[in-house]
Amino acid sequence: RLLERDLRQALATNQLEVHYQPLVDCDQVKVLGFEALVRWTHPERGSISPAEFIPLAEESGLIIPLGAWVLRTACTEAAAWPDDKIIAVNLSPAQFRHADLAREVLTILDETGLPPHRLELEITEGVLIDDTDRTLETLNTFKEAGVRISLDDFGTGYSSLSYLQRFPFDKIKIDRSFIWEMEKNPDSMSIVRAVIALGRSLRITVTAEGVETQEQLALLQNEQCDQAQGFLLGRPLPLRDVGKLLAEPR
Ligand code: G
Ligand code: G
Ligand code: MN
Ligand code: NA
Repeated sequence: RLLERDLRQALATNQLEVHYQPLVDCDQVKVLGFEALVRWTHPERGSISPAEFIPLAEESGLIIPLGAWVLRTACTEAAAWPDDKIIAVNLSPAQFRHADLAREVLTILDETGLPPHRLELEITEGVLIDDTDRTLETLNTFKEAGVRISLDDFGTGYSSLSYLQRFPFDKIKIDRSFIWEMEKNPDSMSIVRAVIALGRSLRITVTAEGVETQEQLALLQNEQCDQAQGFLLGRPLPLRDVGKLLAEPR
């Protein structure tokens, strides 16, 4: 298939790049760190969305070298930022099924010099359905090393509250669909409020995703949500713009 060959080529020839979306503290609207999001500029087709090529990478097995490349690049670049800024990296279920994930992550931390507490790994509920004993073992290895773990897209897919009990999450990221509906739909507002309360009582940080308006941010601040991400607070940025953002006085 054309795209698979192209993706293999992309990995080998520097067509991939990591962009960084700001993650902010809701209260002070201060940048706490960034989420790494991979970008592909195809020589003929131009920019291709990860929503298109990540599934292809998963099917073809290319997600293993691609995921390692993203992790290594993000850790290398983040190691040069001020040491209070965290870096969040998405891991796909296929990476979790790969036997060497834990060792690979620890090796990358070691080689890039990024302190483990500055790394946050984002996983989706899809990871948790698979092979729970081994998944738990992998997550515990991260935890023991000081790496933080967040549950991405919370509330979609096969959410189960028992996951919050069984796995050692440091953070829940509320899926953006709830944030977008919050103002118009009282049920969505109730769900957001309940997840914030749940996080507070379980001592798990709560992040709202997809914040696009000042009104949404105000509602979240009112509920004392911990952190937020979204186009209102910052779009994914190329590395050089992260440097500029971090250099701005505030
Ligand atoms: O950045 P954007 O909104 O276009 O991303 C679309 C999807 O691709 C999101 O679900 C996002 O989590 C996923 N994605 C982006 N970068 C990575 C990555 O490096 N690894 C994995 N597994 N998923 C990613
Ligand atoms: O699945 P995940 O949450 O990792 O997806 C992250 C993706 O969400 C990124 O690709 C980013 O481009 C996208 N994203 C982040 N903030 C917003 C937002 O405020 N609005 C929209 N439409 N997409 C967003
Ligand atoms: Mn994510
Ligand atoms: Na998400």
